[in-house]
Amino acid sequence: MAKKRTSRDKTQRDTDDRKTARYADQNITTGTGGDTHQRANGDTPVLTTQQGTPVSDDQNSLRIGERGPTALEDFHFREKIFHFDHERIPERVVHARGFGAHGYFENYQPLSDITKADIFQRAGEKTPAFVRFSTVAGNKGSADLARDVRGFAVKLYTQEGNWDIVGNNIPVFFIQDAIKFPDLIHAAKPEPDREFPQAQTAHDNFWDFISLTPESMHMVMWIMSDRTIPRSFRFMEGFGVHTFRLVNAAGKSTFVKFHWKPKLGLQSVVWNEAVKINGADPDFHRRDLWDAIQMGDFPEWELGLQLFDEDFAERFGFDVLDATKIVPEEDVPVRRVGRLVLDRCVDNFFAETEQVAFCTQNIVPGVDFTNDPLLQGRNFSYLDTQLKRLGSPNFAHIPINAPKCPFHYFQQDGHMAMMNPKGRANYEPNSWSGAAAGPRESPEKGFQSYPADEEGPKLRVRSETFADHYSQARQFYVSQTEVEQNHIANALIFELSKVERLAIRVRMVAHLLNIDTDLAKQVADGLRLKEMPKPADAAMPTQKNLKKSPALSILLNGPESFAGRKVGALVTDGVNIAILKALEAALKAEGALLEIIAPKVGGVEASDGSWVEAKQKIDGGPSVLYDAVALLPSDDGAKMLAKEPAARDFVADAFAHMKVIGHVKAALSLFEKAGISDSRDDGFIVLESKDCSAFIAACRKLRCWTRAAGAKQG
Ligand code: HDE
Repeated sequence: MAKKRTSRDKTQRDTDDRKTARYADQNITTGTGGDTHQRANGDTPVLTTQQGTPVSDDQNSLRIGERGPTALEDFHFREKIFHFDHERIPERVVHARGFGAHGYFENYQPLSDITKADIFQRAGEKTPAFVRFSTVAGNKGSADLARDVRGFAVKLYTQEGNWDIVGNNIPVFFIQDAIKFPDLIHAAKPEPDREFPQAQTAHDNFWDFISLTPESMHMVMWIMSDRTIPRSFRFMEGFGVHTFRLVNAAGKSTFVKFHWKPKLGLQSVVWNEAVKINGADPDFHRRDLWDAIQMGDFPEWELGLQLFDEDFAERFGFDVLDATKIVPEEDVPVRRVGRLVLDRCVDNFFAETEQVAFCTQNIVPGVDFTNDPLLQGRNFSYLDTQLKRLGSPNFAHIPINAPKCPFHYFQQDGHMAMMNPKGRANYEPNSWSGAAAGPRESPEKGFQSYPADEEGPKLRVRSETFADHYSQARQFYVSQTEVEQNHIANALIFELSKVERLAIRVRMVAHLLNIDTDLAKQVADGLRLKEMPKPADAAMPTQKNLKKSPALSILLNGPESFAGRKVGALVTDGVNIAILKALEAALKAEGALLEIIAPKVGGVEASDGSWVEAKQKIDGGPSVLYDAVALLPSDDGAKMLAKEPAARDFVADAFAHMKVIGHVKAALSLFEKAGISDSRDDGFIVLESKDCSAFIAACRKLRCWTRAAGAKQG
């Protein structure tokens, strides 16, 4: 009979049986089952349990015999699995998909005449900031290029408390009263019986609700525009949406609307491109922000204030408390007062981006709310939702949410309390003195609400001053360029074509008739409606005389610069290295990037025998991921590429998406195979010498919109 093994024998055996295996660059210690063991040494710390007990083996649970049952006493295993089982927290009910970064706000000049907010008192002062961008409707794992509003939430860690400007990239909203928010979101999210479509408004429930909610028509124009398919977070504006107040030390109040203006200018993609980006890189926006910050190309926005007084508010044709209305920049100019720079990625996505809790009610002395009913409702919702999401009233103890200024309060206990006050006094008034008394109120320093006069009967009623639902929708539409107007029409046709019930499509066209007859006709035609409905009854007739507001167009406000953008260079063996190097240098000088795409990711051998490494293989780097393309194959390489469907798509898509196409002559055969050789226009730039200036100049226009007229684009 075999001798029973003692525990000493077993430990001995474990050690004896360890072997070393080599996996390319890695020397690995393996156990008896070929399991991988890596050991703590040098700077690598010893793995411990959450209680700090050192762990000897993280590959095998404790079992009775080599093939026996697992022992319940395996505290390391149980703790590890217990924690894993509880890793998820509820995702945000809206804005679940988001991406954040740290940075700072730098104030240009003291604004003490307008506000006593500490952040605006000193020129050049920097205040730490955290920003989270998001989509609204999709779940946490949805794709970045959904047609959707983008959240633009900014937390400013000021010396007098955290100030959150929880805004969007669109300056208006769908609804006028917060009581409609659950209905709006239920309608926009996947339909409840089937749980699809995900991250799409192109379905019956959404358009059913919208078509019965005329107040949403202004927002509809914005969401059907290219604003909802931004090129990336770095190229979009942000808006506080509501009218707020700024209050100075003398107690004088000025109304304000907040704007964030991107340094790199506005840019969007086209719809067909968005659809393809979602497949090629669903993380396109978050990757863009991450890469820019990692490279030191820090994204930047200027804070703009639209300031106006009660008098203007009275005179203005719309109610400044109505979040479905803008104040045109041409009427009240945007005064730029500081800049927001994002210069640091998070260390941990969950700890920071997921756990950050923005709350509209986080304001500071010198800033105040107005009676906008949407804002008033939000002030309840944001605090409330954090308890559900983060599980404790102590969510402000999480470092990303904690103020960076001194804070003292008597709130205590609750789940996960980490900062309970010290000492004996946890109430006031008390008769302790000095530090032992704990914190006390300060009428001088404390937040004072602006003493607006409020009186009136208690009513459930919407003010008549909110009743004009179409005039600003029209103003937005007529302020767009023709290309942009076509995109709005195409988006409406696309979305409504996904709506199954004819009555909803017809109802939407009835509303469009109150906005612009041509738009309504175009959409009716695109849907092939058999007859035109009558215009929807309007609470107030559309004012057709509102001045165009060029500030509302993306294309009229182009940056005339290619900075921050990216060119995809398709290369093969034999690529002309001189041209490639010259192009890279020219783009660098412009503040732009070159990314190499090759038949295989390992790279290619260039004309001079040098090796050029690639970032992407052709089908992993389709042209939709780039702002412009450069086709630099050798003669043989071009012939080979012409046989590759992915290479043909690369070229055909770049053309269809109106991108600038730089190319060597060898690429002509590729154009032929892609079916575009007869369509070459001034967006095709020959790159046969080291002079890339014509290519860069063309790139600064971002797209060849003239091409759009030839090939109708979505
Ligand atoms: Fe929000 N919104 N919202 N919203 N919202 C949330 O708060 C809500 C509205 C916005 O990156 C939730 O913490 C109501 C307008 C952003 O974490 C929730 C109403 C604007 C973010 C909530 C609105 C926004 C949110 C979900 C109608 C632009 C993401 C999770 C009155 C000015 C912040 C959370 C982040 C998130 C409620 C309308 C922007 C449920 C009730 C208008 C950017 O509290």
